[in-house]
Amino acid sequence: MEHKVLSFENVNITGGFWNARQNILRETTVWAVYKRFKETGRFDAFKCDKNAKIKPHIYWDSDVAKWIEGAAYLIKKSPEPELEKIIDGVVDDIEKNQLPCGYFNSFYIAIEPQNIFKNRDCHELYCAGHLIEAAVAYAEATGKTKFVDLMIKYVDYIEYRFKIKGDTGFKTPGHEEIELALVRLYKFTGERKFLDLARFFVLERGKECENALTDWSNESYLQSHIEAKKQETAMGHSVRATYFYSSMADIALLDGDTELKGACEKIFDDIITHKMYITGGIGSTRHGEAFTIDYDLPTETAYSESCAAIGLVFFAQRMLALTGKKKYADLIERVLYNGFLSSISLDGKSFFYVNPLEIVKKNHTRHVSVNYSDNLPPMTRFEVFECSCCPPNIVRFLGSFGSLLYTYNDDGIYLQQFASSEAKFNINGKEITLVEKTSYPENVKISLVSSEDVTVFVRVPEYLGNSYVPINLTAGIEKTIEFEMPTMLIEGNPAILSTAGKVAIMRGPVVYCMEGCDNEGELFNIRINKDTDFIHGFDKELGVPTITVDAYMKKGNGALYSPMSYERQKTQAKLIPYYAFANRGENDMQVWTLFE
Ligand code: FUB
Ligand code: ZN
Repeated sequence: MEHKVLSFENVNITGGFWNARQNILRETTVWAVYKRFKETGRFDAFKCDKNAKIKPHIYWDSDVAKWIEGAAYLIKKSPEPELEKIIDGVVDDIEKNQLPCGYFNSFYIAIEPQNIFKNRDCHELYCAGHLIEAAVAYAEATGKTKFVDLMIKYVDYIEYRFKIKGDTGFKTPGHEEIELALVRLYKFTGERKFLDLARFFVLERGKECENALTDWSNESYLQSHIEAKKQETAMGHSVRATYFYSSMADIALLDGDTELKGACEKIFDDIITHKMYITGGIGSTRHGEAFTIDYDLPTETAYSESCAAIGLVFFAQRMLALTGKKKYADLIERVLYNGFLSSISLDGKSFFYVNPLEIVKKNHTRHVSVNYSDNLPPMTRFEVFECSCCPPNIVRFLGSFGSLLYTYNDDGIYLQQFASSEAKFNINGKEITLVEKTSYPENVKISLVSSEDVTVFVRVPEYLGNSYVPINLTAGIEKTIEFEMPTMLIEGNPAILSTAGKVAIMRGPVVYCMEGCDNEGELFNIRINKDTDFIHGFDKELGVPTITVDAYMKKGNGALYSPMSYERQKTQAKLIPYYAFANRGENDMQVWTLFE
């Protein structure tokens, strides 16, 4: 049965794990990203000055657009006049520089006006999509419609060129995103032409081999190897892919298209059974930032882009709405507490673009030549990147986090993700306020009280079972549901080479890891004792829980090779949540550890 998603607009996160992170977002992160984008010229690029000292990049519009979208979500929850002033300035620049036909792209207007809509791989529709989403979010937050009116003019031009005249150098976007944005614009305006254009881009993709391909991108990289309805496996660039699969799910839901729904279900199952890290991260290679083959999940060279984690949650959220199946909410939880959360530092000021599952510091000195560093991912987070898609994506994702907590339908309310919150529903014309208190993921204890009699179906976390527990609430009477939160040794499928002979540790939804600075820098000699107990502690410096386990340390005898010996010393190993790694400088780190 379909579920309705309760928008973050109707959810106030009132305390605990995610409220702390949203506070850091509002007080620190949104400003840290603005500062770096201002310094690097991304905001000034909207002045479209072809003589500007700093030349814009083809995707800078999308970086600023995602930042605006995230800032709009913050404004929606409580006034931020300084943010609004910045956004109004950008909108004024767009109004000033938009072409008479409605086209807007800061790079092409200033640098290559002769190449408008000629090259499929140059992100024009990707940037347009993010600007559209920003415009809708800003209108919903402030009631100001100038930005969205400017974008509607741009969309009308896109429709005219791509769908009516068909005279562009390519037929469908190289990097999917505009499809999601058009569905959002349709929902905001009620105008079917935007849904029709979204459907056009989704269903035309893959019908023919499009010509704007370069040597680094091919049809499967761009998910245009076959028509959407015939796709069954996750392929290619993982962010493009998850945005495309999300748009497929959007159209499947809005059109009741069972073929598209079936394709989405197959693709999702392919991801979670063959191509996903224990952290919920996806993307196994930096070459193409892409999926590869089943069970190819290298740890040190994992790509696991932050944007891809976000895209996977977008896909799962839509599948949850489309099907009501719990596995989609389980996946969202896995990504939230691990593959997504590792992307931002604990202080909210710096970011990972690539989220490795192993760091071997000495390998970063393994230079074959001065500039060749094996292309290993950075060991620490950055404030901004040359290609800075992830930081603003993290801003907008955290800003609208409340939309992940609840779904509902005529049967009642579904508690999908846990956070102390107050949520307002309108079910069958009845206004219901639900107050949730929890200190999840410290434990699995959830207290609920509702203003009206209602059934709340509480998702039993994946590590505890596979159902929803119905709680029949009587107005005003608090009920509490509690489960024992397990700490577990986890093994990978034997087909995953990188986890062979190793275990990971999870406590509830949280994947843990070891860092060298906690373990005498000898991570790779550690073998976890398979019968270990788990000692739970707290690291005051990091402000995170810890787990200490019994282990063995295997010191070599100095020889490169020698007859095997069981000689090793008893020791203990300390682990921290994976989301907290790399907050203490460059460190060896591993999620997967040998065991005996
Ligand atoms: O191309 C736009 C964004 O930049 C992609 O989604 C990311 O993977 C990065 O390549
Ligand atoms: Zn990114």
